[in-house]
Parts: sequence; C-alpha cells; structure tokens
Amino acid sequence: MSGRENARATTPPDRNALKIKKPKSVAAGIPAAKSTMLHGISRMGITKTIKTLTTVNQPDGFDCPGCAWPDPEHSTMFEFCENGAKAVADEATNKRVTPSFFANHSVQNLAEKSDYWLNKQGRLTHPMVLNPGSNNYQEISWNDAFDLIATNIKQSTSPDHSIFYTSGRTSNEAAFLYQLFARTLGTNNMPDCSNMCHESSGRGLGETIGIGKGTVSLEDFNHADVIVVIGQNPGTNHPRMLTALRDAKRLGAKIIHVNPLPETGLVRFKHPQDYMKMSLGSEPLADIHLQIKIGGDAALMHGLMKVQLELDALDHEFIKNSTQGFDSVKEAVISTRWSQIEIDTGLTRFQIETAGRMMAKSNSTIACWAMGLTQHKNGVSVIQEVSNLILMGGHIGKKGAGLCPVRGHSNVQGDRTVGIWERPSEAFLSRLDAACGIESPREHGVDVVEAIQQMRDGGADLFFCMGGNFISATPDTEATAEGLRNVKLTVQVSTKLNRSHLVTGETALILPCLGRTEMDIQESGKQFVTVENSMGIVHTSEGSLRPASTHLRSEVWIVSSLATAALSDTRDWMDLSHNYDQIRDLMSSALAGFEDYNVRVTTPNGFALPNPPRDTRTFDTPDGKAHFIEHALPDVSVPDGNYVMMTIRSHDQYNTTIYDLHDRYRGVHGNRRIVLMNATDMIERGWKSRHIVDIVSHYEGENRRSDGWQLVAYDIPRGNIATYFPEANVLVPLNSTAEKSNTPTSKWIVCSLLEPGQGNFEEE
Ligand SMILES: Nc1nc2c(c(=O)[nH]1)N[C@H]1C(S)=C(S)[C@@H](COP(=O)(O)OP(=O)(O)OC[C@H]3O[C@@H](n4cnc5c(=O)[nH]c(N)nc54)[C@H](O)[C@@H]3O)O[C@H]1N2
Ligand SMILES: Nc1nc2c(c(=O)[nH]1)N[C@H]1C(S)=C(S)[C@@H](COP(=O)(O)OP(=O)(O)OC[C@H]3O[C@@H](n4cnc5c(=O)[nH]c(N)nc54)[C@H](O)[C@@H]3O)O[C@H]1N2
Ligand SMILES: [Mo]
Repeated sequence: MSGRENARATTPPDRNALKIKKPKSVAAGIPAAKSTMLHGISRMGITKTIKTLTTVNQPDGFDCPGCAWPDPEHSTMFEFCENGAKAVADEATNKRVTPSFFANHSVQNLAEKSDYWLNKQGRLTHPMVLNPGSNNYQEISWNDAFDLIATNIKQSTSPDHSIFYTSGRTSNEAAFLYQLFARTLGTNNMPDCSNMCHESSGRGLGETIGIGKGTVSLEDFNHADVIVVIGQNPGTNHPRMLTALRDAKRLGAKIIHVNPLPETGLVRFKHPQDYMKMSLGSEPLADIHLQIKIGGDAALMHGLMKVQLELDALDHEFIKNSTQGFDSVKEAVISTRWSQIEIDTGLTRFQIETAGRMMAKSNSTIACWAMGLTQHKNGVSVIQEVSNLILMGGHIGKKGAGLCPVRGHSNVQGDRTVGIWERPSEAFLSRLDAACGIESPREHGVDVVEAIQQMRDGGADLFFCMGGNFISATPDTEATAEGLRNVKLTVQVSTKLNRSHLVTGETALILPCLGRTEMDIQESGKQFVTVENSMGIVHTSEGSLRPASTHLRSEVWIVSSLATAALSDTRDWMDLSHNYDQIRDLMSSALAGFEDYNVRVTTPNGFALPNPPRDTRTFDTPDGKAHFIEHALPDVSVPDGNYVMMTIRSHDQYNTTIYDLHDRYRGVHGNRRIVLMNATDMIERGWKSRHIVDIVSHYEGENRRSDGWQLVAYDIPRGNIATYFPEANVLVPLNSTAEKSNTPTSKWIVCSLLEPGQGNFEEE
C-alpha cells in the first residue's frame, strides 16, 4: 500500500449544486413524514420499510439505532422519527459490498470517493483482509482472521500495545464481554466515542452529584415548570425529544433555548404522526431563545445565578443539609460583572434577567444539554456551572426537575455502565475480578486522543475497533491517519463501508457484523440483547430482519471468537456466545445494579438502574453531599480577524455517515462543504453567499488548512462560524481538548478565513 490514501472526509465537490433556501420555521410535520417514507422505500423497498418501521422501539422489537432518547410507554404504533427511520433504512439497505466489489475497487480508488458515496454502497458482506503491499481487500475466513489477530497479540511485547475502541451502538452483552476480554488480556486501553462526546458530562457530574449520568426520567418532563435546552439541536439529533417538549409545554412548562443558532426544532414543532390524524397546526416550543456566542455559556450561568441570588430563589434547606461549597460559588458569581457577562455571551442583561426570572419562579427546572457544552476547553467546568445553577434552586431529586445530559449513540451510556472505560473505578474492577476470577490491570488505559498519540509514537501493534469510524470521527484527521498507518494490524468490526477501512495499518481486517435490525441466531436459538437509554432505563432489543449476508456474525460471537483465539485462560468463551442469558448471568454478579438481570430486563419497558440523586436525593460523593464547584470564567477572546468555529451535524447525517447532502431545517441543500457566517461579517469582508474561502485553524502556533469552502449567510452571532463534521475535522487540533475530560474542542476552533490560495499556510 502506498500509505498516502486520502484520509480527509470529502463531499461531492459540486459547488453549483448549492441551493440556499430560507431556514424552516417548523420542524417535523409532513415533510418529515414524507422524507421518512421516501428514504425508507428507496433503500429498503416498500415491504421492508413497513416491516422495520413498525417494529422500531416496540416492546418486542429492536431499539432504534438512531439516538439514546428514551421511549415513552411503547404505546403508539409508530414510535420512530424521521432521523431514526433514516438510521434504520441505512442499516437495512438492500445494497451490498461484496468481495467482488473490493476486487473492482482498489483502496486508492475508494479513497478518492466521497464519504457519502462510500456509505451508499451498502452493507459489508464478508470478512476481508488487506495484506501488506496489496491494493485490494481480499476475502478471508473468519478463522484465519482471528488467527491473524491472535498472532499479532501473542507477538506483541505488552498487552498495552493493543488498543480496543468502541463506538456507542454495541449492546451491553457484547460490550461487557469485550471489556472482560481486554482486561483478561491485561489492558484498560478502551477508548470510546464517549471520549469525544459526553465525557465532560460524566466527569463534571461525577464530581458534583456523585454519578456521571443524568437524573431525570421522561415522566419528569410532564412535571417541569421550566426546561432549559442548552447547546443541543433536538429537531435533528433527538427528534423524539420534541414530543416530550411539546407535551411539557402543553402542560404549562416554559422552554428556554440557549444556542448560537435559532435551531428550527425549538422554534415550532409539528408532530410527524399527527398528520395522519389530519391535524395540520404546528405549535411553538421555545419561549425564549438566548442566541449566545459560542463559548459564552459559563458567563450566562453566572448571569442566571446572579438573578437567582438577587431574587432569593434558593432552596436554603437543601443547600444547608445536602450540599457543600455554596458560599464560594455565591461569591464568585457576585464578583462577576454584568459587563463581562454581556461581552462573553453577546446577550443583554435584560435578556438574561428575563430568563433568570422565569427560572426563579419555577418549582421544578430541568436542564438539558449536548455537544454545545461538552466539546469546549471548559466542557467539564461549564457543566458544573449548570449543575451549580440547578442545585441552587434545589432542582434535583424531585418530580419534574434535574440534570439531563442528552446522550448521542443509542447505547453509549450502557457501554460505559458495563465497563467500556479507560479509567474504571477500583470498585468496578474489584467486583469484576471477584465475579469473573480475573485480575484486571489497575493502570488507566488510553482515551481517544491518547490512543492517537500512542499510535503516532509507534506504540501500538493492534488497533481494534468495535464499530465506529475512527479516522473521520476523531480530531486532526492527518494526525490520526499518521497514527493508524503506524500500527501493525488495524481491525474494523463494521456494518457499512467507511473511511476507516481505507486508512489502515500495515495489515487491515474488516469484520462484518449484524446490525440492530437483524435476527441474531446462535446455538440455543434466537437471541436478544440489552441496551441502556439516556435516562438509565435498561431494556431489550431484538432484530427481526434476515441478515444482510450469511457471513455476518454478531458482535458477541466476534468477541468470543477473538478471546478464544487470543487468550489461554480457562473460560469457555464460545459457550457464552451460544446463549446470551449466560452472559447476563455473569453480568448479574459482576455489575452493581444488575442483580437478577435476566429476569428484570424482560419486564415490559425494562428497568431503571439505581440513581441516588433521582431516587433518594442522596449523593455518592466522598462526603455524601452534592458539591457546588466554583470556576473562574474562561477567556473567550480571540485575536482580531479570527473567528470561532463550531463543527456541527446537518439534518442528513449520522455522525460520520452521510445520508444525503442537505440540511433541510437550515435551508442548505446540495453541498456540505459550507461555512455558516454572519451576514454583517461577510459584508465587512466584501463577501456574498456562495463565495469560496479557505479555512486555516490556529492553535499554539500550529496552523491547519482546509481549502474550498462555500459561504452561506446565516443567523449566527458575529465572529462565529459553523461547518459540518466530519469534513472540518482536519481543522480540529489534536491537543486542543477539554480540561479533565480530554474531549476534543470540536465546538471551539479559532480560525481565519482566506481568499482561495492566499496566505502561507500549506494544506497538508
Ligand atoms: N440524526 C442524527 N441524530 C444524532 C446524531 C447524528 O449525527 N444524526 N448524532 C448522535 C450523537 S453521537 C450525539 S452526541 C448527539 C449530538 O447532538 P447535538 O449536540 O444536538 O449535535 P451537534 O450538531 O453537535 O449540535 C450541537 C448544538 O450545539 C450548539 N452549540 C455549539 N456551540 C455552542 C456553545 O458554545 N454554546 C451553546 N449553548 N450551544 C452551542 C450548536 O449550534 C448545535 O445546535 O446526537 C445523536 N443523534
Ligand atoms: N468535529 C467533530 N467531531 C466529532 C463530533 C463533533 O460534533 N464534531 N462528535 C463526536 C461524537 S459526539 C461522537 S459520538 C463521535 C462518533 O464516532 P463513531 O461512533 O466512531 O462514528 P460513527 O460515525 O457513529 O460510526 C459509524 C460507523 O459505525 C459502523 N456501525 C454502525 N452500526 C454498527 C453496529 O451495530 N455495529 C458495529 N460494529 N458497527 C456499526 C458503520 O460501519 C458506520 O460506518 O464523533 C465525534 N467527532
Ligand atoms: Mo456522540
């Protein structure tokens, strides 16, 4: 292999295809329902579309692979949304990527294609190997594939030279076995997508409330007086959340939307399923939109807390009996000046006071957030500021109130619960060791950014990915590519073709696996798996479609086979894969809160994992109290002429999977290589929409360049710009990460915009 394949995510480069329309004012509704059906039918045909869409999120169906938002009582016939349906259709596509496809397309040839094209080719059907010096993947038997991995592991001088990545669709059963395998082998090198996602939430909340998860249930939305939605675009990324917000609103809740963009989903909403009832009206959602500057949230929290202090909207009894650290936060907040808050947020004192008064009147407030908070330098501390605000009013551990990080991947929370973590607690490890008769390593493993660094330094023999698309999801594409090319063997367990199959180690394997929608039949018969949603409810998921190929294997079977080939322990790993009940029995004894797992998980709608703040208003911190944590405001100034860029999702993608080239709600069609920019900022530069620019990012004296982006005038604060992930990942500096969580700062990239070819910065 030449080793210089295009590592960058690319988009079909037809600039004339860009159509700019007015951003939509209503989310969902008939266009969403139409898009759902058309998308489904074009990928799967009519019969399969109806069959799959009627079994998503039903008690005996499969869990939607779209997002981690919880299901209501599984009552409606169609519990799905437009983007969930796209995720399902994408997996259940009728197209196939077979060995002859790989014979016809060299790796170099595939690397020239866009990410959109790669995904469109269909489901992977056979295990494939890319041998050193070869330009094409060739078919390999499952046995030979595992022998190859086992030989690599055995020849490696340390278990820590192997790295095991996980994306967030993996089931609890597969994830539990996978971490048991890695720890039996002797490493905690288990980076996961969470490192790039809600790691900041986990770290932040662990310190403040003693659990790294949210504290609300879906039912709480029906009892909230105020719901604050910060740094989140639910209309696109968690469409079913809009139903919960609409219901809350009908019951009298006020909604405060904090976002640099006026995201359509929070403006007006029309339930896609209502159109079947011939109800044509839409409903407004957000009562206030605080159009904050990127990175201004910590200052906003100080402003909102100032108002709570001034109006004495405090739960004094709760603060006194159940918390620690209030006084120092109070002092910090008082000493923050309004002028500073106004500069950092770009909002007026009046706007913040209006929202603050709304909160002060509330008896029960829920704060929701996603990537707009976590992917910042101060990702951990800003979440602790949100927690300060919520704790101040006692909005936790009572009906209708609490903290609600809205998770991304459908089982990312479950994977962490069952042990996918590079820095597991001693309590977790000692219980695992006792139940499974192993001696887990205690030294922490590498997270995503550290994994890239370790690979670049030549310290990795094996990089094994359980799902995901590492090269495109990670920051600093070129640095990641350099790392991957340095590894002896890279392995991708995947459902669809992606760029991570093209930027590889010396030898590379593709192991094709079953998806959520598909039947999983093992020796003892048909299996189901279990998953945990964003609100800590664990339930079953069972696919019903015929697998895309007879050569596909379940992730559980793949881990069992890998362990059998690579380890010389006495556990009968294959036997565990014959009947997943046996894995769940092992989980019952190895995991806190999983007692009687097999019984409890089959109760309709599943069961809730223990959550002390929510269940009993208690906090599992060293002193048993909830902690207020004080932070200085971050410096959000940037040099003159620079812009702050956030990298966000369009309406037609699932992370690195590009379904189509449009962003319907934002009115952008046909091109993804675009920059959303403030119109006044554009006039200042003498630019108009459709003008082409090059982007250069700056970090600690390093510059990264990406050429050929098309401008779109948009309602975004001055000085801020937005681009789509993954195309813009090449501009995210590897070392620019959040303090404590080490999450790449994908929402804070300092950039300049240049005329094409201008400037002395090279595109690498
Ligand atoms: N259809 C679909 N569904 C998905 C996904 C998908 O790609 N497609 N991805 C899944 C995954 S893994 C995740 S993590 C979630 C992601 O869900 P989101 O977090 O909603 O995803 P992003 O597009 O990254 O949007 C971040 C939002 O934060 C705002 N924002 C950016 N910077 C700031 C800031 O400094 N302050 C504030 N207040 N707001 C800011 C942006 O304008 C945007 O609205 O969605 C999940 N669901
Ligand atoms: N710049 C920038 N970068 C980001 C983000 C951002 O907002 N901005 N967001 C970050 C976030 S929040 C996340 S979560 C990560 C996502 O990072 P990843 O989880 O690594 O990426 P995905 O795009 O979700 O992975 C898609 C691939 O997963 C495989 N797949 C799908 N379903 C299955 C399955 O059931 N089993 C297996 N084994 N494989 C499957 C398919 O082959 C598909 O190509 O990206 C992060 N990167
Ligand atoms: Mo995510």
